[in-house]
Amino acid sequence: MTNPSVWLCAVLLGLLAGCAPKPVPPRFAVVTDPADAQVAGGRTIRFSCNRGLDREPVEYATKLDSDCPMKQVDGSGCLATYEVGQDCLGGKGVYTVTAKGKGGTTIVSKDFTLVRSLASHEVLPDRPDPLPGAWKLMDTFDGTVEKKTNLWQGFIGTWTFKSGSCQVEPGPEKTLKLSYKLPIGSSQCGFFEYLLGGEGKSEPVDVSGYTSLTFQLRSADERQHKVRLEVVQWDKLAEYNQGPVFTGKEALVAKPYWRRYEYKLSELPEGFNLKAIKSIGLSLDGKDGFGQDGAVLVDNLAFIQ
Ligand SMILES: [Ca+2]
Repeated sequence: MTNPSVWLCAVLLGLLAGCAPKPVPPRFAVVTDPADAQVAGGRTIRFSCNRGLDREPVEYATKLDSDCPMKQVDGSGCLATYEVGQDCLGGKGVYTVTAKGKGGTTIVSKDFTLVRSLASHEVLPDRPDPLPGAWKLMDTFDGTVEKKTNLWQGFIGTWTFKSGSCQVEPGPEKTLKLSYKLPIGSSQCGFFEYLLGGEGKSEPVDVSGYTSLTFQLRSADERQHKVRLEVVQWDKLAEYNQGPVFTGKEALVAKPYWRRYEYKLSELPEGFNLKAIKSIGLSLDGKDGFGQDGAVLVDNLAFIQ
């Protein structure tokens, strides 16, 4: 005769086996840093997998296809950081993750955009005085920072990313003082000026009639700081009309004396629509190095005819 407790155990075990969840293929999303999956030459893009509450062990294989040379700088499992070659002329890429778990295999791909960097800049003799008549001054920073509005009636603002912080205030001798803090390597921040329009209400401006863009820059202290020019395309359909961001190919080194930079508009990337520009700005990136905080001075942001 069967022992009733043995019989009960057998039934319970049978029930438990029946109720135990069947393993399912891994579920995850591939996320990027920067979050908009746009990266320019000389910059890095980081991929990772967001698995939510799914904690089943998974084996990853990853693959990267890209229109530009990209060098892997770190990574393991699903994680990977790639640096885009300096001379990237723009294009597309895709990062594919194959994750193998007990319940099967899942393949997820993430597309990203390679942004063609702005052309190299020229460094020219500093502060011309008087300013040449062919300059169409967008900002002289003479009373504009207080009003957060430049000479073209465009809003002046700041942005931050990953704990970075940037602040603008009137600098000495009618300049803009841009102070920054970048507590971690991936921190970024910057300042920008719309070409036209109040906060959140930018309007597209046609600059195709000009030949160059210029501004002056110096360190606000005795140290050097690295900044990059950023030009943003106006996009009718994008959120806040924020189109693609074009970043300077090389970081500019702000030294403790004035220098003037000039970018030729004809050398801006192919597909860059000079008839609809949203904003011009300067950004700071923890990855560029040179310390975690400081300040630079900016003056005479202008288009040249
Ligand atoms: Ca000034």
